[in-house]
Amino acid sequence: MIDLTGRTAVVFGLANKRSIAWGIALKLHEAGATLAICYQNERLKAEAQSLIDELPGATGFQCDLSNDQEINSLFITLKEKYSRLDVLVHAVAFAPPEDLKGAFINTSREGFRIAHEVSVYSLIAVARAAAPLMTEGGSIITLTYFAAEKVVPNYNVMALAKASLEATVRYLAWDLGSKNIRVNAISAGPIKTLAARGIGALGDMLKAAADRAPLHRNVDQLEVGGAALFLSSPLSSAVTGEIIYVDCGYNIMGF
Ligand code: 0WE
Repeated sequence: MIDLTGRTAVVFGLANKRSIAWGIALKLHEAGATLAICYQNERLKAEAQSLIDELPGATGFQCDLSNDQEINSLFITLKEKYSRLDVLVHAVAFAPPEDLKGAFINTSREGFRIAHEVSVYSLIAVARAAAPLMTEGGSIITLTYFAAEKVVPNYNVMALAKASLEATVRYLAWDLGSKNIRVNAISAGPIKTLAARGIGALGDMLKAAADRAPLHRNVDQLEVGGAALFLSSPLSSAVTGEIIYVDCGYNIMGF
C-alpha cells in the first residue's frame, strides 16, 4: 500500500462528486495524505464544501486561478497552515461553450485567449506559487486529453490548450527537476463530468471510446485517482515530464 501519511496535497478543480479532482482527492485521502481542496467560486462552494466535509482532515479553499491575487493569498494561507507542500493536482480547464462546437476555423480570439489562460497559464501560475513550499521535493500533476494529439471533432480550441499544456508539463519538469519536483500529466479517457456534460454527443463518444479501447470500457474518476496516487508517491520517483494515459488503452489503436 502507498502511504502518504504526513504528506500534504493541494487539489484544484473540485466542482461536484463527478469531478476528476474528487476521484483524485479520494485516492490521496485513502493513502493518508492531508488535503487542501480548492473550488473556483461562491457558486460552487456549497456543493464542494459538503464533499470536503466527508474527508476528515481535509480543508476547503476558494480560489479562482484566473486571479493572481487569489493565488497569492491562497499560497500564503497554505504556507501558514501546512508549512510544506508535497503534491499539487491541477484539474482545471475551460473554453467558452461556443468555441467547443461548430467549425474550428471560427475559433474566436477571445475564446482562444480564455481557453489558454484558464487551462494552461493557471498551471504555470500555481507551479510557481507552490514550488517554494515543496522543500522536500514534490509532485505536480495535471489532466490532459488525447485530442491534444489527434483530432476529436468539436474539442477545437481546447485541443490547442491541451497541446500547450503538455508542452508546459515538459518545460516545468525541466525548470523544477533540480528541486526534485516532478511534473506530469494524466491523459484520461472521456468521463461524464460537469465539464463534459455540456457536450452534445458525449454519450456517443463514451460508447465509441469503449468499443475501440483494448479494455472495451470507459475509465472512471477513481482510476484516474489511482494514477495520480502513483504519481504522488515515491513509486514514481524517476518519472517526470510524462503524459501517462489512463484511457483503457484507447490511444494505442491505429484502427
Ligand atoms: O477537457 C474536457 C472538457 C473541457 C471543457 C468542457 C467545457 C464544457 C462547458 C472545457 N470548457 C468547457 N466549457 C463549457 O462551457 N474533456 C476532455 C471532455 C470533453 O470535452 C469535449 C469532448 C470531451 C471528451 C468537447 C468536445 C468534444 C469532446
